[in-house]
Amino acid sequence: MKKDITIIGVPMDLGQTRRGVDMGPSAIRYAGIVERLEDINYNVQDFGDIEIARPGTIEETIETNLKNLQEVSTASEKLADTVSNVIQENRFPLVLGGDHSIAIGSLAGIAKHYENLGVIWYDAHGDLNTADTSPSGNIHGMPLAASLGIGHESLTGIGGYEQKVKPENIVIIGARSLDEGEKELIKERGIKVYTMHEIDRIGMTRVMEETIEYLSKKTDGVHLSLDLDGLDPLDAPGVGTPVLGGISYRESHLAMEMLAESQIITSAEFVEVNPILDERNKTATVAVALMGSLFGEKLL
Ligand code: NNH
Ligand code: MN
Ligand code: MN
Ligand code: MN
Repeated sequence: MKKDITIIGVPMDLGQTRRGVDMGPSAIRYAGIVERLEDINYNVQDFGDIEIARPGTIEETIETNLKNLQEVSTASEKLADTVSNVIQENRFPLVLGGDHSIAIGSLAGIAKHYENLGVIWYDAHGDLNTADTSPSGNIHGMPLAASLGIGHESLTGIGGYEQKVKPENIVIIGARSLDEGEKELIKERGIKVYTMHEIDRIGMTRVMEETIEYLSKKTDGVHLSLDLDGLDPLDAPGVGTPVLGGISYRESHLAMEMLAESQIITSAEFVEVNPILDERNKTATVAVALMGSLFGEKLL
């Protein structure tokens, strides 16, 4: 893992409809992310936050059922540029959300630096919807599709190119709420998915061993996109769309520790922390603990 990390906050809440997730980056900073990483000898720079327009402030010129499309698209371009500059400076980009729509910008900025970027999508959801399949019109349910080049051109075209990641370079972990269109896309494109069923059945150790083996063979970098709703709501209650029966805090720790050991992760984002829905900043605290493990914090 690179020894220089740049933290980028993205106070985005326009990809969904529950207010408060824009405060995620503050909550994570408040839970001590900078100190935590400095304690394990990283050089940490905090870029601050990407500016997000208030809803309705950018004139909608496109006819669409996607909510806040122009605002999300504009913010995604800014984030893509920022993340790309961080990689150019040979630093590790650590992006803090904000809702998961920000992954469109992160991946647009990251993927151009790799031939074959791998993506680990740690989430209760597939985020593989498009305007046609989305039950909600919420863009936070679409970033993985957009990054495959599927969906509205204002989302797929961020960074000036279409496909950020190939379907065979994606591993989804923790899925337990997939919409019909998402299930079809997963089968059609052959995306690797470990649902909660496989996690229960073979255990997180094997899930991570297989994931690391699968990705390290064919990729030259791996982005971790961790949606806190991948965890069980008992461990991470501060999220907008909690789904029962998720990955435990301990399993998540193990997953992060195995990723640290494997040294395959080259960029990461932690998203969907909503302090308004949280219990005493528990979810941000969990996020910080997981980042500690991801970056190699040891118990002994
Ligand atoms: N699949 C639903 C939708 O597209 C919910 C997505 N919600 C998420 N995704 N939090 O991670 O609207
Ligand atoms: Mn998500
Ligand atoms: Mn989710
Ligand atoms: Mn640990």
